Amino acid sequence: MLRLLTAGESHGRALVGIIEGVPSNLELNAEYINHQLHRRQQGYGRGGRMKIETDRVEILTGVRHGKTIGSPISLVIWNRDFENWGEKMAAEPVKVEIEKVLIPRPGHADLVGKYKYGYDDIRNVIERASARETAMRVALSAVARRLLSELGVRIGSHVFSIGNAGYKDREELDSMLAKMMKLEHGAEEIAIEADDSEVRCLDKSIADRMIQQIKRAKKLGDTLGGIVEVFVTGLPIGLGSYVEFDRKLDGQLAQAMMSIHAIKGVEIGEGFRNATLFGSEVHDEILLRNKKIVRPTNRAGGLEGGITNGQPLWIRAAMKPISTLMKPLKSIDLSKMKTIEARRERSDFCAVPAAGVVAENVAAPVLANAILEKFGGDSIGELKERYSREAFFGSTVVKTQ
Ligand code: EPS
Repeated sequence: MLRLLTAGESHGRALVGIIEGVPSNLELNAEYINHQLHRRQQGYGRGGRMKIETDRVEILTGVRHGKTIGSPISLVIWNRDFENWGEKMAAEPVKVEIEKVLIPRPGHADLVGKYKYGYDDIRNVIERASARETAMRVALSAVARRLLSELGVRIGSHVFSIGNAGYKDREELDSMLAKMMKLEHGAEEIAIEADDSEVRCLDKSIADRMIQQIKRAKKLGDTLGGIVEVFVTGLPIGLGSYVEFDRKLDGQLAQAMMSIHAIKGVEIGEGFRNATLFGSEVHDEILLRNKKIVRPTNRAGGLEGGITNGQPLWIRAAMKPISTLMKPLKSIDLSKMKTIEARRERSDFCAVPAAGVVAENVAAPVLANAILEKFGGDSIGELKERYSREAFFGSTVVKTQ
């Protein structure tokens, strides 16, 4: 089973990570991981930091001559910005006076983090609570994604909405997504197409409206959230289980999504909309066509009873607007206990496009784990052999209406 651990402060020397449990003989190189890191850095609405960093990973252990050897894989991403932070982020005590951060931003971990860990400087919270952590999480998760791709599992995402600019017509979107998922790269086709858009939106006119919204937020010194959708194709029937709560795949995926910074809502399929409808309008009928069981719709989002049902997996995640505002909300200066505007800190205005890339990738270790649990294998050859013998697939329909 895979285990992942990340470490690193946003402006510290580096982000580091370990992934353990990856079968041996899996082809893996830094370039594959760097592609995902590059995708994470894109998107209209990012702040100044992304101009400083060109996130690239160095593989320190666990890979030899382009193949995994079954031992823990450790990675490092050097923070270029560390150069500008030197003494402020030094591990050793420093002689110079470092200005402390004492004004918490509403919506951020600042205030609770300070009290929980007993800091005299909110900087310690900012550093680790930063969404920069997702750079290493994406890097580690990309290893699991590489494993999945060997088995024909493909992952993609697109931005459904930013602020109040987004899709109104679900049916039209669904038929477009269905077509894309039947192409060569399965769900990854969606990611390839979305990556061409600055906001990772598949519809040009909606994308333009999203950009207008972000421009407006920027002008107002404000920020915006939105909704991303992740799809996975090529998954076999039977991953996850209903027999115990912590083995339900929807629960595990929701945890992975919710652990992404600023993600505050997760749905499998259109979970929240389905809650407003009759059962007869929601559940996917079980039909026979040419003696084969088929599902005419995929409102369940590819999971029933916490188990994959052979339909594309469909996850929606809602991101709240980033909590660092250039036109700040009220807060308190904790050194004087006086009301004051919250601190401005360089940040993004909208990171929804990046969140989609993060969501795609963090789904990978959850799915790879479920596959390893069911099929097992110490080498990729062993896993593939068992998988080709035992994996059972369903029909691929994505229509929700
Ligand atoms: C991020 C790096 C950070 C932020 C952002 C994500 O860089 P800096 O703090 O130096 O500008 O831009 O972090 C947040 C949005 C946050 O809430 O902390 C990155 O690499 O993605």
